[in-house]
Amino acid sequence: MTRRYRFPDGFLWGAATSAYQIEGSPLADGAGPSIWQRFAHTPGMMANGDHGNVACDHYHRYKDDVQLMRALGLQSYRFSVNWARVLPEGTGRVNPKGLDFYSRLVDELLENGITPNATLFHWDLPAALDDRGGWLNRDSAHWFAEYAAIMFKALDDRVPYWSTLNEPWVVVDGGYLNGTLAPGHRSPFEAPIAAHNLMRASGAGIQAYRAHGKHAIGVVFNIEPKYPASDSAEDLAATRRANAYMNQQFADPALLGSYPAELVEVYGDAWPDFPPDDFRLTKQPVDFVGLNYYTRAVVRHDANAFPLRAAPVPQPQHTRTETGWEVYEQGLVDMLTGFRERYGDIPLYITENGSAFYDPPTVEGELLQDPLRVDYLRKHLQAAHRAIEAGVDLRGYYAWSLLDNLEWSLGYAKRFGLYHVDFATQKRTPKATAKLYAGVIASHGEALDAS
Ligand code: GBH
Repeated sequence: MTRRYRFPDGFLWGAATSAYQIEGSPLADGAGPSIWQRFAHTPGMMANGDHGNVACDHYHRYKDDVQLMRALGLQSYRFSVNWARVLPEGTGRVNPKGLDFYSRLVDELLENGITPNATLFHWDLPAALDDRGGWLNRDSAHWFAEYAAIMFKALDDRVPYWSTLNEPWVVVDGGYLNGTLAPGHRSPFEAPIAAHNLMRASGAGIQAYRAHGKHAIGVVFNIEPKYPASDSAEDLAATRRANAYMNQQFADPALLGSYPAELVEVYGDAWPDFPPDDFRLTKQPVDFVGLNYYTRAVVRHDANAFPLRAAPVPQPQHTRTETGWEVYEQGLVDMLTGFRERYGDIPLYITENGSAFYDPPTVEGELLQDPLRVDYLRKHLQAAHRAIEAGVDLRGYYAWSLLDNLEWSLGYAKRFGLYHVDFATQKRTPKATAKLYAGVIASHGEALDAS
């Protein structure tokens, strides 16, 4: 008997992007610089010397890009707001032209029947706030709440889905522990403080929403299920540390109001004492949680790996993407069922899922053939359906990404798009993955049955 993949009525189909990765014109119309603008222009930090000055030129081409969404049949579009367009100094003075860009984008989406889903912080902190200590400054929670309230007052009449933060783990791990992402710090002392203030900020943003918004707000985490390489006590403990560090460090204070005990083992002497009252701020009721899924990790003990004392074990039996990540669709099911087990029955969205593979050159008038990405999307959508059948309250799915874009410090060479972008001409070309996705949306998932 062939398996049936019809998704529940009302399941929301979307695609996602983020501001610095697609907009370009980062300083246009009075915008202030962000830490990504700075980082991308710091010699040696970006692959190939790439930066976001033009990116997909979405700042000027957003109307055309909304038509690409329409061609896919998207019901929702998840984008992020560049804080420094709205508040060039991060706090205080509002830049009306910056706010207006997002207002026009939202209007264009609504006119085309596409529901906006806005993320307030997708890594591009205003540089002026970094100069005041960034996420290491406890005031960052107030800065964020001020910005959030401005956005809610301006757009909540038209934007029904909001998220405070995208993937705070990446900000902390890349930006404060390993120095590979903006703002490029490397300190085990700073990392837990930045993490804590990010979650205080998220909580303060949710509080602001209760005062100024009337739809739904949540927060977006990246989750990679961790599986032990063996059942030795050492590997099991390493797996628990890796899981606490990536998958619980942010969700626990937000949803349980505490930190997992393993973080003390991870950070050792660098683990600070946090004021117990802070957890009343971090733990705010959310309307949903967004989970981003790309891959999993098999973990073994490694005394030399700092600070986790845990290392990933490559799995050569599975395909790896161009970013080196193992293709493992069962991890998406395990993420969703595991999340429900730990945190209860919260409405969940997959707010990102996708893959980078080398694409062949485009041919005028033809679909770009990207069989590995097609295979990835199909398997992960089928996995999402299995999770729903297992009882997970999964409400929607957003493909990462609508367009090839700036893959942060990896530059433009890593392509995650449903649409190929020729960055020299800005020409967009649909990939076979876009065609599969459009068929899935139009058939409520039934296009997955045959495969
Ligand atoms: C997301 O982050 C971002 O939200 C988005 O902006 C970005 O463009 C997109 O995904 C693609 O990267 O090397 O095997 O140990 C991704 C979060 C965290 C996923 C680190 C992969 C490492 C896997 N990533 N993880 S591995």
